[in-house]
Amino acid sequence: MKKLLVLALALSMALSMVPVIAESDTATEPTATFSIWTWLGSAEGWGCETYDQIACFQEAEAATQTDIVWEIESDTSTFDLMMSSGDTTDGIYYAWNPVRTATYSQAGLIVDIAPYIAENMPNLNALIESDPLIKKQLTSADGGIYFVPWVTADKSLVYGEGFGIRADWLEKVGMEMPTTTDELYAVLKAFRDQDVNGNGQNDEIITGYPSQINRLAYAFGTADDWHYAEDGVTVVYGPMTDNYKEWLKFMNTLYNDGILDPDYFMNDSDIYMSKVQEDRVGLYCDNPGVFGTMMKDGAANGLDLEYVPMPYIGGQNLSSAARRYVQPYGVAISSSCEDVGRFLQYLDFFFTEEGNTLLNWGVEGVSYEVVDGVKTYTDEVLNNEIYEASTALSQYAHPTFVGVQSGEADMALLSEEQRAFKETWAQSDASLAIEPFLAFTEEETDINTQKETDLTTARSSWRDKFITGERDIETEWDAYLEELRAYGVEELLAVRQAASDRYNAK
Ligand SMILES: [Ca+2]
Ligand SMILES: [Ca+2]
Repeated sequence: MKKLLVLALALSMALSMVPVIAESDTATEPTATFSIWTWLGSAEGWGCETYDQIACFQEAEAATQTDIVWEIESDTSTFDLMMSSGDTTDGIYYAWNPVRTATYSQAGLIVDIAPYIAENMPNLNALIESDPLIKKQLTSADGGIYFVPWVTADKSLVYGEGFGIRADWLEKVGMEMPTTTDELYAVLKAFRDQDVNGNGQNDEIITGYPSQINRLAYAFGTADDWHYAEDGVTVVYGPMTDNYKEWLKFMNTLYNDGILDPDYFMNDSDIYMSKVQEDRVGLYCDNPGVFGTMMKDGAANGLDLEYVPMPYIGGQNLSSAARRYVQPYGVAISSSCEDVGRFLQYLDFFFTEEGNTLLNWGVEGVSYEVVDGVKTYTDEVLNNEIYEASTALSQYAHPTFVGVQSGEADMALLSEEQRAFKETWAQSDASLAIEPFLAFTEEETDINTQKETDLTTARSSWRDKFITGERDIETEWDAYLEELRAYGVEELLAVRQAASDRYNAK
């Protein structure tokens, strides 16, 4: 750990030159020092070099009498290097999915914190005890808990993507917001047939990344991947279902009608965005920030692109990310940490009300104020002269560290238009999406490694050919299913069913 000591000294010297935002005269000297490995994220946007420059972490150090030495990496590729060297920081902020926690706990590199929580993390403990879902998603298959999590308790935080449709075009063709797939087809066809952009050509389309546009399958009660049957328990492979066949027919019709852009297969945002700015795209799928940019760029081009959120047709969101309550991100404690209990006491601060406010809102009177009992960000954040709001906020707050992210705070960063997207999409139900925290045994992992990529490749190839008509959905359906079986879909299904049953039994 010598390297870290040197780093600590260098940092503390550097920091003496950094203006500290809030420091009480009576603050006692830090009594415990721990190191945390992480990366900058949005704080990079204002030139941040260490989290010691971020107000919420300064306050947390003072409140807990702890000094954190941040080891900031410019990218995450050094994670494997650090783990294989064995010279690890005390805490490691990373993407801790079940496969990774199993690998590193079995290798003896990260600590099971479950035995420490009741005594050292009363606030996290209360959260776990109050909600069976957090316990299920946080506890590993072996009963251990391997990281202090970032928790997203509000649906609006995990329903980040969805469809937006041109409201001005709906109005021009005199149609309502579509609520069925037939209505959606009629609307998209009307956009094109009626030359709604008025350029004399029938060139109105839908386009976008296949991974996003293919969410249209949700409207047919299926997904381009694993999900649950209507019982919420039986795992199905969407691409094998009759519902998927119906969705493929829908997509094939859109393709034949010229409504589905052939460049949709290109996976190239520049192509999609240029068509948006040619005033040709009636329906798109992305996050509110992207819709905001599309409309802003449109305005700069003299176009009024009025995208509004389209509710999920059928009301289902089958994206597994939408089921996350515990995010697979947080701080794992390395086995080289000399005082696990004390380090966890520091991390528990972020689960207190004070810590939660600091993480999500930053410093009162600086980044937020309370008006009539309601917190609002100040102009320093919302109307910063240099930075956009999330970058400006990252000087003071860091809602995606550990602790509970506030949906209210997240919404407060968005414009009214952007908020409407999230609120509309959050009306859908994700209970048939596949559980995001499935943990596989070693044997199951081997099967996944051997078969999953090939199956996905075969599925995608058939899917695209069905959509373009190169393959016939009716006459070649059985041959397609046969090929999925040859690629091991039944074995992969059995693995997911077993892992899902174990999860449900927790
Ligand atoms: Ca520090
Ligand atoms: Ca046109």
